[in-house]
Amino acid sequence: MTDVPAAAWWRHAVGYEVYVRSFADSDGDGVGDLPGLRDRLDHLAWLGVDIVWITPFYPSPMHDHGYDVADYTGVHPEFGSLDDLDAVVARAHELGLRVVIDLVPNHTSSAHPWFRAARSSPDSPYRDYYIWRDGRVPGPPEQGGEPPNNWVSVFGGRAWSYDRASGQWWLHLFLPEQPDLNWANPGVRDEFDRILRFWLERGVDGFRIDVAHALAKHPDLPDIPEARRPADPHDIGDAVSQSQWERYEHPYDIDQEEVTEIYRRWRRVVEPHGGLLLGEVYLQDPAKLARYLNPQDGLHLSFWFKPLHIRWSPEAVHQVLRGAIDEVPDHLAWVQGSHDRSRAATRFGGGDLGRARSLVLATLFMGLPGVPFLYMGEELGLEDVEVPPERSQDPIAVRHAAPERARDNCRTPLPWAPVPGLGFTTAEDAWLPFGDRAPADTVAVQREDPSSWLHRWRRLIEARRSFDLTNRHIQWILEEGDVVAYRRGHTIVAANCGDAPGELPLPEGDWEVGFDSASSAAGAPGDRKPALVGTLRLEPLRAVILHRS
Ligand code: TEU
Repeated sequence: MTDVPAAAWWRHAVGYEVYVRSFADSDGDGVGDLPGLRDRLDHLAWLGVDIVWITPFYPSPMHDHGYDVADYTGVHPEFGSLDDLDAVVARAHELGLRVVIDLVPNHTSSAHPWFRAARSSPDSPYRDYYIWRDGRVPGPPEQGGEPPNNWVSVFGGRAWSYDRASGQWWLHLFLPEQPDLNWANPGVRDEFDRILRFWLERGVDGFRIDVAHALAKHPDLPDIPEARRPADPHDIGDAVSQSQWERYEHPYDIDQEEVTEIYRRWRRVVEPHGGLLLGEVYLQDPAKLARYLNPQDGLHLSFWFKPLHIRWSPEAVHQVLRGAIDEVPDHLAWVQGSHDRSRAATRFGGGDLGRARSLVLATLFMGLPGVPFLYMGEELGLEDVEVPPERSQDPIAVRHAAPERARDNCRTPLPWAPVPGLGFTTAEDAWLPFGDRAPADTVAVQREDPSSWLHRWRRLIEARRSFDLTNRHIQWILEEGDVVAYRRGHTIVAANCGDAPGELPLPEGDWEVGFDSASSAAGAPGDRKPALVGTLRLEPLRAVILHRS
């Protein structure tokens, strides 16, 4: 794979995911919105990130909190207006931030005019925008009718719903209210070219592409086989990995050869605008990811999700980084959290243990080729909020009675200040409960304290600027043990991922500490740091970035 053009603006960036419903509420309705985001962008600039990815803000019946889009070129009134979106982009650009918006091309909402037309008649020109088939056994399910094949929804249950009027079934890899688009139809392709241009012309800097691996399906829609995967010793083994979806192999419903044609086409659309294509390619095998990331005509970047699925151990950390970087250097967006998974600090053990592990992993991400992303609140060391079942909002929990898979716990309002409403809203309550956030969890309190998690993360992000990121070669220093360490040019990144003191043999030369996760204060600018030679002792869960002095 050839190099990324040096001019690519995102190459040295750090990204930040804003789950818009829970970031900042400007109008007191308990739901985050675009003006709320605009007013807090200066905080993100202070933190030092470069890219702000905003989750869907489009008109939507909100069956899946905006991932069911009813109009791809509008803004849901709950979040504001198109003018408010323009204002977000304008303010972001003033601050030197780039805006990446969430595009949901695998499915629309069932309330989208295309689907309404498609459902209204098999003769509608929009019928073929979606995937309709006769049942294997004709008739409605309650009379013994059977869907066209055995595919299952990611959220649970079958991937087909029956349409009484036509006697056919429509395909949905998610909710019935999220019918899958038929990307084999040229009309669908044209529509999305227009949608991409609409936003690029408004000034957005790129797209995070929802379920980017699923757009193309096998034309014959064959049954999928049950899984025969060997157990992964590092897998966390939670409710997600035991879901119905994971009990199958997916050779026909996702990750089809044809999907890359779509991105080849999109590259031509975004290129004149310098737009970024960042795929949510949810495949756990890095070799499969590589196919989407051809530097000439593929996605520019894809998230690498494996770190969200590991049970913490030094070996798992080492493997999850190294396995991916060997296959797809330069094109990974490194994440440890998202609005779909339990928060990193919680998954990694909770409390200060979980927080320290999360910062350790972020430090290891920071020097690797590609783009590290934070999920909002990671920088505060936030843990999940336990959302009681009666307050659940996630359709996975509400409809499929799978509270253990609910994604609500990581989606609660961001704690800005130790006041009622957390500085998130002036309302008494929010769409999800605030949880029992401590004053020390809040932005306001952490910003005042140089030893806080927030300041450590900020210093870490700043440290990335001192890397020579043009040198792409990663040399792993230690192959096993608790200390995970690599060298990139004149920089070393090392972290003790275990729970006993460890040692890092330093290559020849004088090294100085550029970032130390354990240091509770910023050095004054211009401070001379002592040179290190020989061996560096690393206490458990301490991560450092060293520069050759
Ligand atoms: O999530 C995608 C998603 O759920 C799958 O990629 C899944 O995790 C994977 O196939 C498991 O193996 C995105 C959004 O992030 C999520 O919030 C939406 O609910 C979903 O798409 C549907 O749009």
